[in-house]
Amino acid sequence: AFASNVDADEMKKQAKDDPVNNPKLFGAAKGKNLIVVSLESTQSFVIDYKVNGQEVTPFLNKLARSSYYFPNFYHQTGQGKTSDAEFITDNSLYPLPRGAVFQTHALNEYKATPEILKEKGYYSAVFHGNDKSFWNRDIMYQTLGYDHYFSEEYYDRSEEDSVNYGLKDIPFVEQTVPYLKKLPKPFYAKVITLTNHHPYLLNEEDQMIDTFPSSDPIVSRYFTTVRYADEAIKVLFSKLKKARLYKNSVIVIYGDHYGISERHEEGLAQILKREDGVLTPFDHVQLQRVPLFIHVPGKKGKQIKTIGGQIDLKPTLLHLLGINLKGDYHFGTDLFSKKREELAVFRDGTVISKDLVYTDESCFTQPSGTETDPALCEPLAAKAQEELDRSDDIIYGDLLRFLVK
Ligand code: GP9
Ligand code: MN
Repeated sequence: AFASNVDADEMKKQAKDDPVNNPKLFGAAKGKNLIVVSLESTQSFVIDYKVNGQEVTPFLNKLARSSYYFPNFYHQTGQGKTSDAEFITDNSLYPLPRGAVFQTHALNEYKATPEILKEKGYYSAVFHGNDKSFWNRDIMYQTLGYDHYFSEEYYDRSEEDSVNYGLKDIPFVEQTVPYLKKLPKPFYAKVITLTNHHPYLLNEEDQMIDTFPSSDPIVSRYFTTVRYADEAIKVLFSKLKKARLYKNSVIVIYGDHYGISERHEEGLAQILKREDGVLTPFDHVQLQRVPLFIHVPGKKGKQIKTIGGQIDLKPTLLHLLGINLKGDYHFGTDLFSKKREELAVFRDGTVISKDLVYTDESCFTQPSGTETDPALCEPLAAKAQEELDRSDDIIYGDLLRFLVK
């Protein structure tokens, strides 16, 4: 019903001009490699958090001060979890309301980051220590234009090097860097971590901090696997330096989605040190923040408080590499731009602006979290729904095939 020419024409009309309004950073990393790390189940509250006086993310805490760090960045995933995060960040489209777009629409036409970069001479690859068909990745990566997928079969996986879903993050990054070194340059590499995955299992010798004092074992263990993943990122950076890739690469790290779901209400209240144990819908929205770091060679970086989401990564990163997206169809905006509209839309219709948060049919003011007249949020909620519907139309109708031809 959607794939009519009328819709396609309408869509072409709407294709954004994509004004480049961060002239300072546009092209700041032209020709550099791009390494994007998808950090499993990592929420922003772990940054600068301590358990029994021990830092949970000592390496990332330092990185937050030596790169661009975005404290108000939100995940926007639906049921497709990690794969949704991948889809959103590479396409700047929303995931679907049901199911995983990686599985249901893997044969659509897209204009994803790897394909755009290929036109500029980039090689692209994905690295992940799990079975290649998980989330239908082997098929979807071809559709998105990746040149190669280094799945678990490319890694040495002894029994003691695996936990939970697959290869542990430290041996995984140790074995990834030699492959990166051999890739044609410049490259775009996506590196997907795994150890910090529900139910947060870890061998004792890998446990670097105490468990969190909570009666909820998931919440309790979560901090130990986050600590382990932080160590893996530290190892990754040091190996990249040794391999002489560090200075020639933009390194991006984003949390893919929450690790502790809202069903763990009591544990979440303990984490946030709320003695009454009560969390509001506003709190649950705040909890959907995931960390985003962007390290640009030669730039000191700083904290950027703009409100944004995974949908904004594609334009942000392509602008850094000096690629103008005029005529490209995407929903996000460059996070470095001062003129962007600060906004994050979740798959369930929740929307966050600078002044308001709309969720669960309630309206809250920012940053206080005070509930206010729902009518105040109506225009924002309608705008969010319209974006989601337009994105859904594109995917269900495979409408990008009219743009790319
Ligand atoms: C699986 C890994 C985790 O390969 O990416 O997936 P998730 O369960 O988080 O979607
Ligand atoms: Mn995940």
